[in-house]
Amino acid sequence: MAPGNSIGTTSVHPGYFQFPGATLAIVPTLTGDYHASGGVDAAEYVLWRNTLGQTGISLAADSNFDRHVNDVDYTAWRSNFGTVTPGSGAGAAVPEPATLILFLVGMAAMLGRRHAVA
Ligand SMILES: [Ca+2]
Repeated sequence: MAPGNSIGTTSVHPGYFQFPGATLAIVPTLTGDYHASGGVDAAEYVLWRNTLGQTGISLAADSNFDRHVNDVDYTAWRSNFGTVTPGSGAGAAVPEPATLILFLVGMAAMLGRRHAVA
């Protein structure tokens, strides 16, 4: 029996397993991505800060699963700050305000030219 097929599954693609009637995707997580948004940003810091000192299970900002939100979790966030999971769509390019202003000035110039000709 091939590894990974012990319960009747078939690996159809790395990270994906086909069960009868269902496909399971194993999505890699990024340490410090406490919102599972695909990137580590300031929002994760806010969550860490707001839950600092909490203990228990399933704490979103508990990166090392020791059931305690503490400085270790801050260090995990800090060391991955700005990192994006490839293919997640997080961190997509957003036009800068200067680009938008140039676009609007260009459009206004084009519209003014059309009025001058007509
Ligand atoms: Ca922790």
